[in-house]
Amino acid sequence: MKQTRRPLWALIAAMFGTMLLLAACGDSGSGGSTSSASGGGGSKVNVELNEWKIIPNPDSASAGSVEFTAKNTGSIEHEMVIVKTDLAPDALPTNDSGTRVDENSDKFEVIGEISEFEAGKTEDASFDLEPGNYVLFCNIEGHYKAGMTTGFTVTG
Ligand SMILES: [Cu+2]
Repeated sequence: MKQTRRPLWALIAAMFGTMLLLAACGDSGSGGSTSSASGGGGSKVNVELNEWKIIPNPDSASAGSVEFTAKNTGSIEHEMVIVKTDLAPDALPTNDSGTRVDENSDKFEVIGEISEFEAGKTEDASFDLEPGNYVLFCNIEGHYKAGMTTGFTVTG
């Protein structure tokens, strides 16, 4: 009789693939180890997120790989989006109701984000940054307007 079942190894390989994908999505920071500067040279920035502030320390870094460690010291979920722009932190284009930054705007370049995470938690991610002006903000509904936006500078 002809064997029509998918071989077990294929099933296992598929499961592992899915797990790796999930891991990569859930942990964009340390998971994305694209030979970035974990050894040395990269800048490190601590970012505090709460109601309703986003506070990078320091608020500047040298160009190259920059590791952001975001701590949610508030009591609800927050996120950190980083965009490259010369606009002021409170002048980003928003949707019609003004409750969110329009992330599809051509007025800035979206570099990346640490997606929303729970209060009390810490998440990190590294981004390769060119010299210039950046804005960090939280784009959960209403949080940007409430004050969760700030400038960040990368020097050459
Ligand atoms: Cu927020």
